[in-house]
Amino acid sequence: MNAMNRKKFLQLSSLGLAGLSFRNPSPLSNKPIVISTWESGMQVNAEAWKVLSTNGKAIDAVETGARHIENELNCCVGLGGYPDRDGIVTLDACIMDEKSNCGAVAALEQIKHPVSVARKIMESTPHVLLAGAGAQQFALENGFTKEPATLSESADHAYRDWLKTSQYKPIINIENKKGNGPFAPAFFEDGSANHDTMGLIALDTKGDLSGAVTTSGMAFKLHGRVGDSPIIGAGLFVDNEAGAATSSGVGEEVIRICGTHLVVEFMRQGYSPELACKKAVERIVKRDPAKARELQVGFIAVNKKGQYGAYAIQKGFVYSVKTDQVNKVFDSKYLVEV
Ligand code: SD4
Repeated sequence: MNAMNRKKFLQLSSLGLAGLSFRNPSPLSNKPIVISTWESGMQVNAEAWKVLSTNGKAIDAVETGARHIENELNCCVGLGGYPDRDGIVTLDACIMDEKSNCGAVAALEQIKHPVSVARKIMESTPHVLLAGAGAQQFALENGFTKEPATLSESADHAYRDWLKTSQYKPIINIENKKGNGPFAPAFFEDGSANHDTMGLIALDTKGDLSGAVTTSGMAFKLHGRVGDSPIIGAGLFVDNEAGAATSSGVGEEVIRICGTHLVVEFMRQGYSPELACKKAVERIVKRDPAKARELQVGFIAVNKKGQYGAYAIQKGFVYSVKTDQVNKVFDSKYLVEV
């Protein structure tokens, strides 16, 4: 290498662009690991970790984590979540394992653990996705009980507030803000746990990947609207050879690009989890840069080695990581400075 080429190589190296350095930068293995969307992922990770740290399976870990947050009645995942514009809470969830087995429910009403209904669909039917009344019927026939159709206190309050204007305008990162909006607010200072979509992905000690998502979806949505969360390849995708990814934010934008499938395919090509997420975000922004300034989407990803990363359209997306060494919330990098 002559001096000029060498200089150029070093410059590119420092940008992470030289040679094959877009591939996973470190050979380090990180097993087991669980990562989740938002700050509320900390408590979800803690539950999932109980399974992972005792050599349990990733699929059990992600279901356990998702069920934990669905139990929180004062939060916006599960039945405590914000309703649609007709005042009805409708839940979306999915789950996927290391063998590409998957199950999902959409627009499910009055059932406390949509993620477990999704798992039941995965394990005991030839189908992937059940929706609406049929999903509820399936749940009731399989031992789930019908819960009252009442709103949680915080959801009732937010809904009444929303009815004053009935304006539908997604608010960026409302998960991390106090206030009302079509996305449920996240943790409040008083400790109440209000937040939105929970997506989590895990790699177990055996080296198998799995993921789960659970949400009440966008608040004040049209009745019957289904977001990205229960759509395999949009809100969640797992490929045991390449990696796993999940998303949060405006589901329509994620569905349009088959977001998490795209992230996983980028990891298969050798991109690190962070760069894979970034490239998917770029796809959304490129389609309509002006619109992208008005919305938020964040992806998180883990590859087969347990390397992890995230990327969002704009500032404010955070994610939670738990390994033997790490137990913290990270700020996601982002593409658009608003
Ligand atoms: C949806 N992706 O229903 C969900 C909403 C969400 O943080 O993730 N909010 O479109």
